[in-house]
Parts: sequence; structure tokens; C-alpha cells
Amino acid sequence: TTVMHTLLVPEKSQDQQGVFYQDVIRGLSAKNKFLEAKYFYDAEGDRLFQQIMQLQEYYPTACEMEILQGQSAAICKTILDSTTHFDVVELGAGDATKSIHLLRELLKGKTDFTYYPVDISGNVIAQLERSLPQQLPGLRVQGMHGEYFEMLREVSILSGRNKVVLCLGGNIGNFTPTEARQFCRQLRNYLQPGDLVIIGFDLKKHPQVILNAYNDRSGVTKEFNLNLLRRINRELGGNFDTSKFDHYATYDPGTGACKSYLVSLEVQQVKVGNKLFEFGLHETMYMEISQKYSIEETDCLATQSGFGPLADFYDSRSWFADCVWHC
Ligand code: AVJ
Repeated sequence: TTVMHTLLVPEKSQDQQGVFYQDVIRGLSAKNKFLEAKYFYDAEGDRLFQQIMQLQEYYPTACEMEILQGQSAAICKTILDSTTHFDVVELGAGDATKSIHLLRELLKGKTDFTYYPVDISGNVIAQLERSLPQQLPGLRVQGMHGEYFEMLREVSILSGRNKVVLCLGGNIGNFTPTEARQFCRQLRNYLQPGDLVIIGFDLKKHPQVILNAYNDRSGVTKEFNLNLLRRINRELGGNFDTSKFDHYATYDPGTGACKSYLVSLEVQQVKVGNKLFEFGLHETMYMEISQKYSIEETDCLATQSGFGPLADFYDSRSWFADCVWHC
């Protein structure tokens, strides 16, 4: 297994770096330059996102925590009214600090279920498998390290029960509405009648509140965006000078799209690997969408992707919703 390990691991990581490289080249070659937000999360990006979640201006984490701390009993009842023979799958489990409240409640219900946290980070999964059984004695944890849909397929083989799929944190906001519909349809295809999903959505609210959350005064969100340029420098042999880029966030209350850009502060050339890219003065690079929804729009998304809305849980300000849908 040592040989397998040393042979296979570098090969895999090289291949993943290959995909990263190709995605970056494609984004920088486009007429309107862009980079993909999924690449924000290297170790430094994880650390910066942790910092974002502690910002005064960044409300979604606190909102969803309030929902799960305060209403897990009600969410649990909604689940138990719908199915008693289920396992729980969490897509993008992270450190499970939110879902732990729901898991505790489900354990109290004396239902015998397995918790399958899915994450693309192997570290995250190893950590959860160690810490969760200590925090919640009696919880059966089976970590799944890999891509969401591949892992969902594996869970369907392992579990002969209904699935309760958690997709918390508002991560669905990183999809455009069209992509979100595709994602939900694909999710629905992996599920069966009797299964449930619980998806966290950041809701439309005063536009200034939203803009401030992605344009914090201390500049952590700017660093979070610039870190992707540094990551390209580190991993792909780039030479971005991050002092020559500004961060620009916009929110359109009409569409609910909150978008981030980096703006080139001068005419410059940037090298990535052996390729050169020209930036004009004030040319922008599109970095991320954080889509905001009304509850009518989440209902519509459910229906359009083959789910039925069952119950919605809000924080006290109705800034965020955890939506329970059935298949
Ligand atoms: C991890 C996608 C939920 O969109 O609010 C935070 C990422 N980007 N600040 C979000 C993010 C800038 C975050 N999600």
C-alpha cells in the first residue's frame, strides 16, 4: 500500500493541478476574464474564509447558526413526520458546527441513523470522524471523501434507507440560478421518493446589508479574492502582483446577483506557466457570484427541479432560510 500511495497520490494531485491550470488558462483567455470561486479554498483560502465568517458584516453564518441552534427540534420533527428509516448525508460538511445541533436532536429521537459527511477535503473528513463521536456519543459516522455526486452514489450503495441530504452554508449561492437548477435536478436524480433535502439559502434583504457583507471594511474579502492570485503564483508558476488589483463587489437587487471582481489598476502583463496575459487599465476579472433568493424563488427552484417544498426555517430577521424539500 505504501507503493500504491506514493505512486497514486502524486499522480492524482498532478492531475488535479492540471485541471486547475486549464481552468485558469481558460478564464484568463476569455474576452471577459474570470476565475472560478471553487479554487478559493486552499489552506490559506480556508483560513481567510474562517476570518470572513467572523466579520461583523458577514451575517449568513450567524443567521444559519441561529436557525440550527434554535429550531433543530422543529426541523427534526419535520423530518420524523416524513420518514423514520433514514440516513443523513451532508454535502460540504466542513466542521459540522451547524449540523451538530440537528444531529443531536435526531439522536434524541431514538432514530438509528448513520451520518455520512461528504467533503472534498480529506482532512476535514478525518477530523470529523475523530471529533464527532466524542461530541455526540452514540452517533454513527461514516466519512465520505470525494465529489458530491460520486459520494451520493456510494452512499446509495451503502445505505438501504431514505436519505436526508443537508446542503447548508448557502453554498448553493455560488451557482447562477441556471446552474443551481441543474445542480438541484442532478441531486434529485440521485434520490428517491421519501428522501428529503435541506438547503440553506441566503435571502434578498436590504441591498446595503448584502453589499457590506462582500465588501467588508477590514478588507478580508479582498484578501480572500487576492489569495486566488497568490495561489496561482504558488501552484501554477504565476507572477501576479496583487498590489496592482483592487476588489470590487456589486449587488443587483433586481436579479439577486451579488458579484465580485478584481480590477487591474494598470496596464500589465501576467505570466502563468509559460503563457502571458494582457490586462488593460481597469480591466476586470469576474471572481464569484453569491446569488440571493426570495422564498418564492426557492419554492420555484424546488418545483422546477422535481422537489416539493415542505417547510422553511428562518432566523429572527428572515435574512437566511433553511428549506426542507421532499422528493
Ligand atoms: C461559502 C459560498 C457561502 O457566497 O457567502 C463569502 C463565500 N465569498 N465571502 C458566500 C464568500 C465571499 C460564501 N459561500
